[in-house]
Amino acid sequence: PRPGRTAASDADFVVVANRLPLHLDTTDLDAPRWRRSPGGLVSALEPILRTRRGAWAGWAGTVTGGAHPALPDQDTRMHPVPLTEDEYRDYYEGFSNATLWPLFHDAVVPPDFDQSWWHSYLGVNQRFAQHAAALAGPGATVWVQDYQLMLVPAMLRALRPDVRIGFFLHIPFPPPELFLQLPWRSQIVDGLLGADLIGFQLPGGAENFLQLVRRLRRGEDVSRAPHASVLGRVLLRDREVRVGAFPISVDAAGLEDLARSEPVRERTRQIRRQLGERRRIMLGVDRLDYTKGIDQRLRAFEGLLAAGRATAQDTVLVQIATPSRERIGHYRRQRARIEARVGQINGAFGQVGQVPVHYLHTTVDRSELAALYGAADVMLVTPLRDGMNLVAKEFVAARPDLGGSLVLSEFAGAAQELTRALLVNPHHPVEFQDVMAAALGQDETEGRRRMRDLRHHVRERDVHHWAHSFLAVLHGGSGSVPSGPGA
Ligand code: ADQ
Repeated sequence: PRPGRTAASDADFVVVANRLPLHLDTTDLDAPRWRRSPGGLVSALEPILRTRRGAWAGWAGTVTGGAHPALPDQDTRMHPVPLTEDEYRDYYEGFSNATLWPLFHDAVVPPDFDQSWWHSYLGVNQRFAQHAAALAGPGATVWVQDYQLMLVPAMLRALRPDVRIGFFLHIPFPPPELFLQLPWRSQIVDGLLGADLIGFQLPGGAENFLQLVRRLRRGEDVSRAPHASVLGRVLLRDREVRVGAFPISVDAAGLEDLARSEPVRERTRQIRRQLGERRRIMLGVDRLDYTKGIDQRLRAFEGLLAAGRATAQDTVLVQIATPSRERIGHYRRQRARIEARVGQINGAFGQVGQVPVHYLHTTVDRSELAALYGAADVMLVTPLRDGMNLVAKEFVAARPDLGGSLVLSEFAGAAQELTRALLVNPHHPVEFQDVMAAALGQDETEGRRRMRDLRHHVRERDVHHWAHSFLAVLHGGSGSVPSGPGA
């Protein structure tokens, strides 16, 4: 066997993602251990990886040089792609998260364009493509994930013209006038066009991409062929690239089971007791990212308190914020703004033993998350821009009791499906306060009716449906896949 080739290098199905679904558990500092990270993507892909001789290539989360235990050997499906400290800074924090991320999210903060970051992005994408090429067996299917790896499809095709390549973008694809700011715009488009199928969350993203191809690659035949999930085709000299929309979702059945379990229900009751039985609980759960609109949310709540439409005695906002990308300036400043705002609100409207905002800068485990979802009267999902937003769908999946109402930003991809939520424009301070107040005062029967409709949608269109419909189109289908779990 060639160096670096392992038992799985004849894999039939290869997932390529920036991260492996593993993290290093250092609870016992003397004996750190690898553990599976929970998440929708893993739960959707795990059964496919198992049944199809699968492999997953991704970064393990530690830069090379740092000693860490070997991956669990029974996990022959996991293939770490190494990154150096400089690459982590330039490819990941730099090009991926300080150039592409803000640019693709409406430039809510200005993207930075840096030639050395681009070079790092090129090099790391080439490495991922090489790993994928080494893992894939003849005629295998390779599914490349997200904005960190947009050059991989073409690089992989050059190495392995025999494999079938899918690409899925988890974040929004911006309108051409924004995308065209990118100095390396043509290379990125060419990279993506290496795939056989390019999937976006929403039809709008797919349309933006098709328009862009028309502008950047004149002479190519771009046809609109709206048929189920496939919205268009790009005819290249020797092959065709299909472009479609595949809204991602959550493991709805798994979350519902968790929500129904006795320990989670007991924890929900405990949270309600601790926060005050008679208070209405509003909840926010986000990565601490400037796209998530946490600051606007806090300001809207502050407005309600200032106007006397809510008081610390009758209402509490719990905001859980996962630490995220903390070495990037915009993230540090965002955190400082949010924490100052929480301090101001509690200082102005709280009293001893009763503050209006509980802010936790931490990650919570899945059971605690389910218990919090269960305790919330109002779930606030109010990003300024979001590819989909899984929190909104998780909340719905975790409410088999039909309780709670969902306030959802129009600018979250999820709003195109969850139309029975209370939709809000988070940029509009007055409307934001009105919708919050309406959610707090929502009639119970009306709330249950809305939740029933929302749940119907999330259960039918779960993450398994997402993975299966993408793969069905990649393998030549039309994109009309029967909905429902396990479809
Ligand atoms: P994200 O921007 O990370 O994902 P989101 O879809 O909301 O956003 O997913 C976040 C996940 O992290 C959820 O599963 C949530 O439960 C979890 N999470 C958030 N805060 C947490 C906390 N404090 N503790 C524990 N868990 C927490 C990107 C895109 C989204 C798209 C997804 C999937 O930005 O638009 O929906 O990918 O495609």
